[in-house]
Amino acid sequence: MSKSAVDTFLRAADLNLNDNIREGSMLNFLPHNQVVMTGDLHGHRRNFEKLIKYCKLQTSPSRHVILHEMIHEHPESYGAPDYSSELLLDAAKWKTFFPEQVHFLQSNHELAQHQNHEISKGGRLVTNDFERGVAEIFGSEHVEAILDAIDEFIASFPLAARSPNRIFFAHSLPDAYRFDRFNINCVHQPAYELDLSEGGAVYQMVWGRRHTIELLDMLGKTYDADFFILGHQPQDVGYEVKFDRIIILSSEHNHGVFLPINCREKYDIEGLVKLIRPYAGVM
Ligand SMILES: [Mn+2]
Repeated sequence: MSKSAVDTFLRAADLNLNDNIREGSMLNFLPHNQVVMTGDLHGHRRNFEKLIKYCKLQTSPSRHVILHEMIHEHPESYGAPDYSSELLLDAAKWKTFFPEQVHFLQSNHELAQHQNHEISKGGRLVTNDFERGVAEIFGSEHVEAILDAIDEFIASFPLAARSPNRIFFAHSLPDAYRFDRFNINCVHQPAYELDLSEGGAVYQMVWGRRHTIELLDMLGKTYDADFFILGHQPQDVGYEVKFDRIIILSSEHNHGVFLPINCREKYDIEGLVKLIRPYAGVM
């Protein structure tokens, strides 16, 4: 199991780096594509299974799906290990089955795991709980090999995606109040040139929370986008609309949602909101 898991993560990493719609660290969708954008999954197994069911990638070759923030689940109880490495492995497998249709975007929890940057959530050190889960699932003698393969997988993620009808997809956007230190061109850099360190451009992009209309105007001009579909900020009811330009999605609980868009259609914000679907509605 551990040998094939390592192979799967490395193979998926290679496919991410050689994605044919990737330029630098940006994915550029084509007009005939449909894109299914998700919110943070945080190991939510049932929503992931519903997503696979909805996407039917084998019979929908122009449908693409974006996953981000897959790891660091909400464990059953305090101190319980985190088994989201299993979902991460299944997502990597999905990529190897449908290399042209499954995509990942960099997120702060994956980045933290990669950088051994401790994040605490409700008093837990989630990176440690994740490593304990890896040990339980794959065996403690394989922890190092699995974590190395996961690191390589995470480092291969692009930062953002955009569609020809001016929609931008990312885990989050840099903080408006620290924007002067942000490298706006990081999305155009290849993976091996990206600064993944704490406080670097990628870190700023995936951790940012405070956005302003001025920031959106500027990013929109630079990235050719009118709308921004993001995750990162938890949404109890599934989603939130901000400034009539941002839609934040959550996929980590039973009220989770996803958003399928057609890349050829012209949308306004109401039109996009109408397309939001609950995982609970996928039968
Ligand atoms: Mn996040």
